[in-house]
Amino acid sequence: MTTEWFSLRMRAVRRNRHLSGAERLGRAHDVPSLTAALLQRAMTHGGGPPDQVHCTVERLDPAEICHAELPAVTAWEVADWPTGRLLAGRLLEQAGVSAAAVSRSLARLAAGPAPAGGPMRGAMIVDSQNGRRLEADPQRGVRVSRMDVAPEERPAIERCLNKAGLGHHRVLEAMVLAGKVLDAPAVVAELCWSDEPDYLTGYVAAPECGYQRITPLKAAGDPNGGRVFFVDGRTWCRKEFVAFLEQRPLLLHGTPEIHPPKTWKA
Ligand code: WAQ
Ligand code: MG
Repeated sequence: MTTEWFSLRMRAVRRNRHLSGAERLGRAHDVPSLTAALLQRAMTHGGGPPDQVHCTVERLDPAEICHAELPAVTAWEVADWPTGRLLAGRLLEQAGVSAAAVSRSLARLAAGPAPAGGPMRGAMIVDSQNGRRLEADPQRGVRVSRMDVAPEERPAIERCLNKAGLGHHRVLEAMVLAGKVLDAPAVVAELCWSDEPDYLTGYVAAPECGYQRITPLKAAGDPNGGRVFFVDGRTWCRKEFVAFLEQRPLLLHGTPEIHPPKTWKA
């Protein structure tokens, strides 16, 4: 059997704005079907139809592939999105992000983090102490790619998430992305909520506490969202950080630990 590995990336654009994107890793014989699934997603996006869809397939050096565990999952239910953001702030502070960096970052995501407002293609990078933005291009941000679950483990992982009521494709995709981010050098925590107006769950992830989903983290109909990668500015190096997130292939393993859901009141 061939063991050639490929990275697949899709991004769709409408009216010069980022519409949707996705990234997968697969073996040679799976590339056509994986590509078809990515194109299907681009063509049926709720905000579409797209003006352009870019699909990139690149062969990987198998010696470069790294491995990590999927993060453990905790799901928090809160009464409303302001409470959700309060909880997100608490979790971020527990992970080592300063109160000032938390409030500046929540405000940026809420306003739409791109320079002209609206969503970015990638994530903001923020100094966990002073809250300053560190990404070289604030329109694009840093785009994490070249990561996926190990294909032979995918059926068991999907069964496990389905059983816990977490079968929506966004959940596993976000866990995979967070799993790679938590493995990056100098990372302190991640904050995310979708730019999809009707997807209200977001999360905080950190090395110590894993993937903490919060429902809701935004109001229904709100088109703003994005991601923030908080880093330790004393040890952070842009070149190393961006190369890891954008270039280094990473496979995630293990059926994730899923803790019982929790409720939280301010
Ligand atoms: N790398 C960096 N940033 C990204 C990437 C990526 N590969 N993909 C998306 N983003 C950024 C970008 O700014 C988007 O606007 C933003 O994140 C949101 O992306 O129920 O669906 O794909 O547990 O809308 C989280 C909760 C869902 C899942 C997140 O994000 C759950 C989601 P979306
Ligand atoms: Mg999206």
